[in-house]
Formats: sequence, structure tokens, C-alpha cells
Amino acid sequence: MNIPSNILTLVAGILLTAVSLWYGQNHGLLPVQASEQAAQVDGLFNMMMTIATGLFIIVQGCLIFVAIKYRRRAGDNGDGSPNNGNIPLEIFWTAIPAAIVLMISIYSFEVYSQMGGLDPMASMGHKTPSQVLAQNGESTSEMSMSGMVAMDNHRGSIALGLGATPANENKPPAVLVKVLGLQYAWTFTYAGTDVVSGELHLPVGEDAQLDIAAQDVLHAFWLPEFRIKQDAIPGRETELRFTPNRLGEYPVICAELCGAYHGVMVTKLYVETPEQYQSWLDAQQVAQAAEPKTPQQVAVDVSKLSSNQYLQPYAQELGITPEMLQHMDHHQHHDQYSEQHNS
Ligand SMILES: [Cu+2]
Repeated sequence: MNIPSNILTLVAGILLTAVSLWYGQNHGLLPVQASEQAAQVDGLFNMMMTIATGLFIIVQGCLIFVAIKYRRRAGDNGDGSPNNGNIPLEIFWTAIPAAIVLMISIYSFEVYSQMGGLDPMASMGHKTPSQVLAQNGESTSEMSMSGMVAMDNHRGSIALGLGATPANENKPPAVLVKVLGLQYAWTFTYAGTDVVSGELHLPVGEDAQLDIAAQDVLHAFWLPEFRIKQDAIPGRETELRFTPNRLGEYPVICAELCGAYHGVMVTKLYVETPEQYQSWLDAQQVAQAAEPKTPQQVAVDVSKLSSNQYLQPYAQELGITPEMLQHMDHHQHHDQYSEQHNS
């Protein structure tokens, strides 16, 4: 039986598309989605995964096919005939990637602007240049527009980061938390209260804004389950605005190498029902009314912990007993002692 090659190509193309689509949508590579914005980011990722799977199969498939079909046979010691200069083919394989790249860039800009990323002035709480000047008793008419923007920029009023989604653009956020990154902890100050905590709590389904600052060096505030990440920059405020939509406990991670203990600069985000959130906040307020704290007092300085204290939380996870840790501390001291004596 002789099947025409264009039919075979068609069948292979259909199979390839089906396999790419299936894998691109069902790869299980991403953590759970815990924010409204997460589904949009994943849509983009899944599309790129679908395209990449197809390309991977085509390239690897051709390699394997050619390696088998044109393998060296017994008694064959010559090269194949030279083959170069196929202009239509070169146009074809340049045009297809160009179209794919263009499509992905348009789609990714769309997702970014849906998340408020293309309009950093969109969110509330940021003054326009003229408001800043009016507040300082200066006349706006005396200054050029570029001068005002530069001045405003200097004051950090133009926030970098993902602002409000277009739907929330003109509304103030339901919850505002000031985030401070410092070596080596995240601290959270809840606007409108005196509460300062090392944990982030947010009510589910409500539009939240985080104003992010750094005390010492660059840090990056990363919430993998929410698909958002933002630099924390000394001297300049950045922001994130998003809506958590799934109850639970999620890691908050520092994603910028910030020093020796960068790896332990982690805490948790608790997404709770509005009632749970309010009662947590009330309890914190009562506790802190007696003993107010600054973010610096709340932050635990991990660099001052002994290796025993430092490893304790990980030891539990790994099933290492406290005795083994003690033993390790002992060995460490012993090694240092013998090193000193040998030198
Ligand atoms: Cu850090």
C-alpha cells in the first residue's frame, strides 16, 4: 500500500498539534493558582509551553528520522552530495519563528497591562506631579513638565510595579500593607493600625496593595502561587496590587541574592476569610498596644543565630533529632580547635 506523502504529513501535523496542545495544557509544572492574576500568567505560560513542545518534537523528530534514514551503511565511505541555497525554505523557517515571537509578545503585553503593569500611575495613593507641588506650596506654572516629572520621580511617587487591574483602577485598595525588606527578613505594617508583623495576612477576595521598600540592599518580594514578584529597592518605593482568591498558607520568598542568609529570608502569607483576618488583626492590635514594635524589632536577625538554632526548623522537616544537631555543633568546635593547633 502506498500512502501519498502529503497525507502522511497532514496526519503527522494533526498528531503533533494534538500532543503539543495536550502537554501544553496538562504539564503540572506550576504551583496552585492563588490570585485572580495567576490564571492570566498561566494562560501565557501554557501557550508558550504548547508551542515549545511542538518545536521540540519537530526538531528532535527530524534529528532521529535523519540519523536513522541516512545512517552509514556497510561499504559506504563517501559523503552525501552537497546541498545548499534554498531561498523559499529559508524564508519559510525565518517567517514562522518571527510570527510566533510577534504573537507571544502581543499576548504577553496584553497580560501585563491586564495586571496593571503598563500603567504605573493607575493605582490610587500616588499623587500626580501637580498635587505634589501644590502640597509643597510651589506654583506648577513656574516649572516645566519635564522638571515636574523628574522631581516627582525623585520623591518616589511614581511607583514601579504591577498596579491595579483596569477594573480596580479608580478604586482605593481594600487592604494596604507596607512591606519592608531587610537583611534577612520581611516585615509588614498594616495601614490604619499600629500592627507590625513578620507574617503577611490578607482577606480572601479583596483587592490588596503592598507598598514595598528595602532598608539596606536590593531584595525581591516573590509570591510564586500568586505569579507576582517585585523588587524591593533602597530609597524607592515599589508596589504590587492583586486579589488573593484561594484560602491557605503560601510562601513569601526573597528572590534577589541579598547576602549570606538570603536563603532563609522567607515567611508566610496567610489568606483568610475576612472574619479570620479581622480577628487576627484585632488580636495583634491588643498585643501590640501594650508593647509597640518597629519593623526592625519584629525582624529576626538570622545571622546572629547559632547553627543549632538556625538548622532547627529544617532538622524537623528532614527527620534529624536534636541530639544529632548537638553532636554536629560539638564536631564543628572540635574541627576549629584542631585547625588552630595544626597551623
Ligand atoms: Cu533578601
